[in-house]
Amino acid sequence: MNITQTEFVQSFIDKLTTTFGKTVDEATNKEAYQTVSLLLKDIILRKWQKTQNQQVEQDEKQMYYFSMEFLLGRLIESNLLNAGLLSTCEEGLKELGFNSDKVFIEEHDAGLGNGGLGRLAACFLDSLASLNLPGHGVGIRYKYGLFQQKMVNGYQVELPDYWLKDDYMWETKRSDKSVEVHFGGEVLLVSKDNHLHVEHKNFERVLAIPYDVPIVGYENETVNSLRLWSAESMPNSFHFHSSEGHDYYHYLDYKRSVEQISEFLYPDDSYYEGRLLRLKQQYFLVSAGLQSILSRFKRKHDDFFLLPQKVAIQINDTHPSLVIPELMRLLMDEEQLGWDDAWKITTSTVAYTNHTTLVEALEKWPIDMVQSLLPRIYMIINEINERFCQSIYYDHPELRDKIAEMAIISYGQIHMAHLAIAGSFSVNGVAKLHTDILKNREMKNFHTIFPERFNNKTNGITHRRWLMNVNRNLAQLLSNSIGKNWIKEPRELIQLIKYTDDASFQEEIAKVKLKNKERLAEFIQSEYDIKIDTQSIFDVHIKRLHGYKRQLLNLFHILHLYQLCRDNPNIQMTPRTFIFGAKAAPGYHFAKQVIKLITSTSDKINNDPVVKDKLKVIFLENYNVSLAEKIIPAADISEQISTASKEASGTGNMKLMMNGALTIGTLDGANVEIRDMVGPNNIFTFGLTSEQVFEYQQNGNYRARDIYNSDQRLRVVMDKLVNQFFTYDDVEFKNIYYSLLYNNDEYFVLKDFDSYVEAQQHVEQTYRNQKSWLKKSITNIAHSGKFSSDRTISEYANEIWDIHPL
Ligand code: 26V
Repeated sequence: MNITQTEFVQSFIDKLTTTFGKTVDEATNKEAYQTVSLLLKDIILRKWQKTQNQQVEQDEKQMYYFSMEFLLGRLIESNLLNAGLLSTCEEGLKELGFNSDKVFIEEHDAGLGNGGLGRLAACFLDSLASLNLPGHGVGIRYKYGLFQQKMVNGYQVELPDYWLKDDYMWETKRSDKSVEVHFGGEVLLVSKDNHLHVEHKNFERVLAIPYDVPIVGYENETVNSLRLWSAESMPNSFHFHSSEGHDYYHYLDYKRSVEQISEFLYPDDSYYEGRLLRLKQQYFLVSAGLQSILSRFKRKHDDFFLLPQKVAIQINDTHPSLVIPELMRLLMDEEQLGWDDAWKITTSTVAYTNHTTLVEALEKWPIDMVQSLLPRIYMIINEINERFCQSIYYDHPELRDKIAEMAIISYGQIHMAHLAIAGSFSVNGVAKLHTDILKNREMKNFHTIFPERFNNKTNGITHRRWLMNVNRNLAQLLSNSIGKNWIKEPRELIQLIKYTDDASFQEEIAKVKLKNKERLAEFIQSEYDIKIDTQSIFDVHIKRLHGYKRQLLNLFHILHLYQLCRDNPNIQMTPRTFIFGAKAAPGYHFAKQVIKLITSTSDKINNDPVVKDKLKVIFLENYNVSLAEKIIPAADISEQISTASKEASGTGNMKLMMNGALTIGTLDGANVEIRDMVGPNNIFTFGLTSEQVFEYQQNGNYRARDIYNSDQRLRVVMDKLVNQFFTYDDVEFKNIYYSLLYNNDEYFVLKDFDSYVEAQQHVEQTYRNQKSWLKKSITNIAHSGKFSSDRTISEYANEIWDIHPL
């Protein structure tokens, strides 16, 4: 978009007047933000309409990404960048007397996701639009996003995230595209002119209203859509009979229960709980999304066999896996197709991505719940199950004794992953190792039946947000050195390899990093009143708090260093600043205790004069996308230390690498591919391999206590949890201590401690040699192009969806 700064300033002044009736001097930062986004929206809406018209006219295949989570963060900067207006707008705001940083932070993060899975969906949307691909998001417009974390005396407290308080500037309500979703009631099979008809009666009616968010491609003409559905009651569908007012109260009950459906995002990450409201949310998303896709399809076609040529549906984990029976229902009950035809169409349209192998995260819904909430859907799932089990029995006699294990319905529960595999034409993992684990272990029997369905799509991140937007100085330096090609072709970053030994380039890289560290240090100083040393190693551990992510292992290393300093106050040690950001699921007690242990450690260490020049521990409150954007550019070390086999991919690892941080990590998830790219000398790996973890689990021969007994350093560190080092009573952290020694340390923290400490020593030695450090840092940036989500999305587009640039 070519508008000059002068034009921008003039339009800004006009818009401010016509919207707020204010002059520039009177306008607040919030009004300035709203004015900028209104201006930008005018521009985007024009392109949006054009893209939609073209997509309808050309009738090319469209992809719909169904996800219960889209963790967008703020859109103002990425929309400006993609629209080609970022610097014009920033300069313009300056000319008008505003500080653009202060203006942009007026946008509330759209926190409609928990972590990696939701942020991945957001990165994918950015790449789809930037590659001119016809791909759209389908999700829920939660009134409350992921809770806000408030720290009170070192404990996490959850507050509601009412992100819609000031109106969301980017959404457009499309009441004309509303559809109805039905819950409960009874299903009757009635015979009418020799056909069996399905009659659904006495159901509850819910209105689904879409709110569309434009997804702007980078410097191109494409604007795709993210359609977020909101649930509303239907006053007209409610019959008011009595004059005594009972009906009115019934109506209010109904209204309240309907509006709950899109009220809030479930805050559990990787932990399944069979909550009725969550099931309602899932069906609501799936049914509304599918109905609008089919009504669009029907405007051009009446042959449903064409559906797989015109539509691909990708489901983000099993959460939207009810698309399978729902599409069957729509094709059979509404469009009168027979089972076999409907099944052929469905299983050629739907594709499934798996994001975890943790047993506790696998969705299994109780039969009773599905049967009463979704009676027709249950009948269909039952039929799918019958046919699926029969086909194993007849076509795979070698698996007959595995049928109970593989069934979609067994022991009173519906196994959503089994349904998703049976009903999709593609099943993919999110990193090489993860896909291998699916094929050879977790879904081995399914892989035997459907080997052609399984494939890998290693995750990626959008380099536009995670490099160009968050680290402007680095992006500028890269362009100055190798030209701007890398922006459209991130693999071109490899050109940097020729500068790894270039002293002046190294110096420039060091300057950029220092500047970013200073910015983060200022933030920490102003928000927490803690002074940190920008010469220290910024060691960053940011992600959801979970046992398998092993924040505890990091803490044990910190406490070990602390002990070394206490034992020898003159010890030579490169100063370190340990930075944590993490939310725990509200009901996950162990995770909350680990957060308290981090904050207690922080209090102890930061206030101890003996170690104050060497160690600092910072826990940053309310970790979210916007905070990640502040931390990542300043990181020296990226902690990716999950128990091998447990982290499906990780994407924070990619963001940090792209910003020049070096990884300390296990051979887990995408860390393996990062090592393959940069080579073993440019990453600090340690710990058990996934094979070793599986072996211990199989043989049951791991003894955490033996390690505790034989490693004096560990004993000293762990005993601090129970010997009044932190508190006068010793109950606070007893649970953690017991989980390690009495419950035998499920995540192998003790087992990996020794090799982790060793790897951390290696980190420190390397950091002392700045030349060698910078060389590694540049090498990491140079190889990070592979982890752009543009690469990931091209693979999905070519190998799964068969969609093409407009
Ligand atoms: C699971 C559940 C269970 C039901 C209740 C709510 C809920 C919410 C989220 C999840 C998702 C668990 C899976 C997940 O987030 N996986 C992460 O996906 C990332 C993107 O592929 C990947 O990088 C991470 O390694 C993986 O843990």
